[in-house]
Amino acid sequence: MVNKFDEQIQAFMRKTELRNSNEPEFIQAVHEVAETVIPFMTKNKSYKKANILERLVEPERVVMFRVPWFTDKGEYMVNRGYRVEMNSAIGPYKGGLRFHPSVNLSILKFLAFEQVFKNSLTTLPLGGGKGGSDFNPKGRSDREILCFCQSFMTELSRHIGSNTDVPAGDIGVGSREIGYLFGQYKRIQNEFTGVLTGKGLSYGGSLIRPEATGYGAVYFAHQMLLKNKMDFQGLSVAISGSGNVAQFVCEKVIELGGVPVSMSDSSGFIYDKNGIDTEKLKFIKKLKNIKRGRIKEYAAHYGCEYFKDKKPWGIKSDVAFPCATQNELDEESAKELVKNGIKCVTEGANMPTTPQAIEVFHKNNVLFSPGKASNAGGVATSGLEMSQNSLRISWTREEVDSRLKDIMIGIHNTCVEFGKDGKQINYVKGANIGGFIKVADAMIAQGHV
Ligand code: NDP
Ligand code: 2IT
Repeated sequence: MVNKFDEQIQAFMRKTELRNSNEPEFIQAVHEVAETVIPFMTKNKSYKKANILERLVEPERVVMFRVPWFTDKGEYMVNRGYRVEMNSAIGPYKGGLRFHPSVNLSILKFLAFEQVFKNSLTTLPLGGGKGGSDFNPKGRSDREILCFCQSFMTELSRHIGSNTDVPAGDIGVGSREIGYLFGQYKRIQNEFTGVLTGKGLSYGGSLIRPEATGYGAVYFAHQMLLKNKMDFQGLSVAISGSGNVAQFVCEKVIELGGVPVSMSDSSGFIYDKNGIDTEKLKFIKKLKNIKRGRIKEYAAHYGCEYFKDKKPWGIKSDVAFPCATQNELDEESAKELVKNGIKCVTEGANMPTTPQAIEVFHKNNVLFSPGKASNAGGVATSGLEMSQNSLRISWTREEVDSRLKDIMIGIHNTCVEFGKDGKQINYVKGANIGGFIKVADAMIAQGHV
């Protein structure tokens, strides 16, 4: 994007890069926000005067710690644990924990930074944070996972609390891990409290939280399609990933009459031309959540194509949901999707689309929504779980789902309000400015903290 604010944006980025060297993912996330928020701040002098953006890119606190644990064979292992407490202007720090060997400070700072804007967009009182570890859960036994989670929480418990910082799941952290983490927190603090979200239903979890990120992303995409006089009926849908977010995107797409044709994991993707239906999705859920197997087993079972080490962006589809990880959809993939007639790309993952790929979508008038808007349903429903925990009541499935839908429609409206770009809606701009205002106003009101 070339605009008259280029010089200001570049100056800001130079300073940010100097202070955060060797953090490419964080710089990427900040750059995307700076491109849209700096022009906005220029027209709104109070933000510029308060130097709000420079404050926003500085985490309020970063905790890094040693996580010692044992394998079943009695080997002594050690990993690194983190919690990035980015911004608490509008509520307690809130955001997931990621267990993946790639985890480092750059990745967690980018995720925590995105989370600040995302949480603001939900309209709920949630600040932004993110944490995790470079621990690799793949191939680990249940007992090893328990041992790791207990050690991780032994240190993390000093830094979190239901009014301070409320973690949840992310890549490699699902309901099993949240259960183990919660159990250890409760032992240490002697307190049964809503300190984590994504909990099991028997101990304070919310209905619809497991489904929420995926369902929310489809609700958001539906709004984008409706605004352009389309809906999911008969559309073919490419999904990457086969974890929590991907599974429930798939489920809701089927419900709305769309035809999911792909899912993936880090080893490759399956292409099922006949469509993944409810029965086949049940197989995937069992394969991934219980057997903890690989997606290629789906291809063997249903006799469809499997592409090893490839991503599903070369296949023909009308709508794409990248739901695996950051930077999984690059410029070349975006061009392939455009060539094959893609109409809408909705991010289920955090920052899965590279800046160059976003530009390809914008240039070709493809509807594109950034994760901080379209995957906000997960954290929004975490916010609803916190409310239920505080009230000590549980809402019905219908109640939570209807609140989730309203929140996603609200976020879509915010993006439309702030994202106007000629006749088009630039959802990146809309989400950044829409998320920025509430946080910036709160920081100024609290004395620029
Ligand atoms: P899961 O761990 O349940 O699933 C992750 C999926 O993505 C798996 O299929 C995994 O494959 C694949 N994947 C992970 N890392 C890579 C990689 N480096 N390269 C290729 N594939 C990869 O995680 P979630 O579904 O919860 O999270 C997916 C995305 O959605 C993440 O970006 C996360 O930050 C984001 N998100 C999650 C929310 C939630 O509530 N869970 C909320 C909002 C966003 P494999 O099993 O082979 O590793
Ligand atoms: O990226 C995200 O929004 C999440 N992983 C969910 C965070 C949460 O607190 O539910």
